[in-house]
Order: sequence, then C-alpha cells, then structure tokens
Amino acid sequence: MEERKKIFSGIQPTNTPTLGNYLGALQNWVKLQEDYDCTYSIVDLHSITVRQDPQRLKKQIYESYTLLLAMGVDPERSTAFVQSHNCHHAELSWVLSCFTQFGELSRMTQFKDKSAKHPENINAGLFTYPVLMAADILLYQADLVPVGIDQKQHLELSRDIAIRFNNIYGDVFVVPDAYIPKTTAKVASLQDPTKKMSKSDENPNASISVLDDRDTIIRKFKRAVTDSDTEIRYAPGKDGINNLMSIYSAVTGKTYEDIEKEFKGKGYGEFKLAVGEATADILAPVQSEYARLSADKKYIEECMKNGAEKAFKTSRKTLQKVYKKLGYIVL
Ligand code: ATP
Ligand code: LTN
Repeated sequence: MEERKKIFSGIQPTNTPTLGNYLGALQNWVKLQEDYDCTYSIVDLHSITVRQDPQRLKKQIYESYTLLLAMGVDPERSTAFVQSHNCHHAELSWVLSCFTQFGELSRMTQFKDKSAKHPENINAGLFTYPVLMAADILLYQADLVPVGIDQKQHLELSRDIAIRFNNIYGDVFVVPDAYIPKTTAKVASLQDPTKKMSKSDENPNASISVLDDRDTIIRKFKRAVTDSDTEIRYAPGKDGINNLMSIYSAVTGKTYEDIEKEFKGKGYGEFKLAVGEATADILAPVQSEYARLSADKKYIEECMKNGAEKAFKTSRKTLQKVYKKLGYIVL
C-alpha cells in the first residue's frame, strides 16, 4: 500500500477552544483524517510561556483533549496525544535552537505581540517558542500542517530550520507546508472585527467558545459589532459584517452570493440571529459528544496513553536520525 502523506498540528490548552480555532484549524484536522496519516497534539509545553494556574491547566488539558475526540478526531486512526507525555519534543527543540538565529526569532510577530501584552514576563520560552513548534512538526516528518493564518510566520520558520539542517546533514527532515483554509483563516473578534478571535481574550463577548450554550451563542452574535451600513453584503472595509458572513458561510456551506440573496432587504438583527442559530446547530453534536466522553475519564486517559506511545515510537526514529547525524553515540 502506498504510504499516506503526514499531517501534524497542535493546539494550546490555554482556554476552551473558540469558533475561530474550530473553523480555522480543528475542523480541518477532522476532515484530513480521510486522506492523511494524522498526528494531533495538545501542546501543553507551549502554554506555560504565559503563567498558568496548575489546577486550571490540568482541567484545560483534559478538556481540550476530550474536545478533540468529541469533534471527531479518531484516536485509533490518528495519533492524538498530550505534548508533555513525549519527551522528544523538548529534546529536539534544544537541538533546533542551535540552528535558529536570534534575529529570526526577534522578527516573530507573535513574540512582539505577547511581550507587549505581558511586559512583566518576557521569558526566554516566549522567545524560543517557535523552535519548539518546529520540533513538534519535524519530529513527525509532517508534509502538511493545518493552522489558521496567524501561524503562517511560525511555519515558515519551521521550513527554514528544516532546510538549513538538511543542507548541512543531508535529507533528515521533510519540509512542511501550511494548510490554511480560504475563508476562515482568521475569524475575527465579535467585539473588534479588526482583531482575531482569541481564546485568551478577556472580553467574553468577543469570542464564541465551542462549549457555549445556544442562548449564549445567539446573545453574543446579537451583540457583535458591525458597521453603520445596513446591507448584508461582502465588501471591503465592512469588517464586522464580512466576518459574520464568512462564519455563516462556513457553518452552512452557503456562498456569499446565496447569503446576499437570502438576506436582501432584511436587517442586521435578522442576519445575526441566523448566524447564531446556524453556529449553535453545528456545535450541538460536538457538545453532546463532549458531555458523553467527559464522563469517562478512564477512557480518556487510556486514549492519552496510547496516543503518547504511538507518538513516542514515531518521533524516536527522527530523533535518533538527528543524533546520529550530529555525531552523538546512539546505542
Ligand atoms: P491564545 O489566545 O491562547 O493565543 P489561540 O486562540 O490563538 O490561543 P492557539 O492554541 O494558539 O489558539 O491556536 C490553535 C489553532 O487555531 C492554530 O492553528 C491557530 O492558527 C488557529 N486559530 C486561532 N485563532 C484563530 C482565528 N481567530 N481564526 C482562525 N484560526 C485561528
Ligand atoms: N503555535 C501554535 C500551536 C502549535 C502548533 C504546533 C501548531 C504548537 N505546535 C505545531 C501547528 C503545529 C499556536 O500558537 N497556535
């Protein structure tokens, strides 16, 4: 049988995933299982670049992992694991950090944004975070990495690191490509449509959590910030309405043209209600599956354990190859 191409992606357990995470990344994780050999990780090592409360973090790790399964990541067909359960990530990250330039990391926009947001804690991990991300991807020899557009720059750095290493030591790493959705690569905040919807936004009205109940979802969409125009039409400069249209299109499968026809002569209020209802409809099955799975902690821990074992076996091959190339003694 022909070997399937490989996918790797990760999500931080910093809070409950948002509709942005779902439409920008997680939905593709599920779809891509049809045609690819997929490895997905809850990247808890990444999450401590910002201070976390240990009890809360643990809860978030269980929740994020369970949500992946509830959304349809199949732990038999794919590999789903928690990053800290596989020590190879931290090991390869150290090696790759010796092949990454200070200047390259200084140019990362996420580093600049997060250090501006947390001036009291600009730690070295925040700076070297993209190297750990490169290690995640390169350990599994991933061909494709499904992410939202905000991760494009990090992915380009991963490619540069892989190419640089390969140029010195021969073909060690597959050079990965980003897999970014067309219309939902950057779902915007409902309160400031020029910003991305983020799960660590302090304003709860700015984002839809995938676990928000129907009434909350509808209420948040009703309050979404839109421009002063009244027409439901996709056009440059109408960030608020464009965002709602791209969400509605993603959750219903309708084109922008269909949507414009459907709401011709109707007001924003009616449109916002429709977006809220359609979003609640697609999240409902995820929520009921989540409720079912989260009642069975033993099963979840078993899946975590199996996932970690599978991930470890795969990543060990890459790490040993790297160590041999570097001149280390692999016994
Ligand atoms: P945080 O707010 O804690 O930085 P985040 O919401 O950016 O978190 P991550 O765990 O960093 O979430 O990202 C998980 C995946 O979701 C990544 O592939 C990222 O590109 C994607 N993603 C995050 N926010 C959005 C968004 N608003 N639109 C589309 N994709 C997104
Ligand atoms: N940096 C990403 C999360 C992440 C990731 C990865 C995504 C960590 N490792 C590997 C894709 C592949 C973020 O902040 N969204």
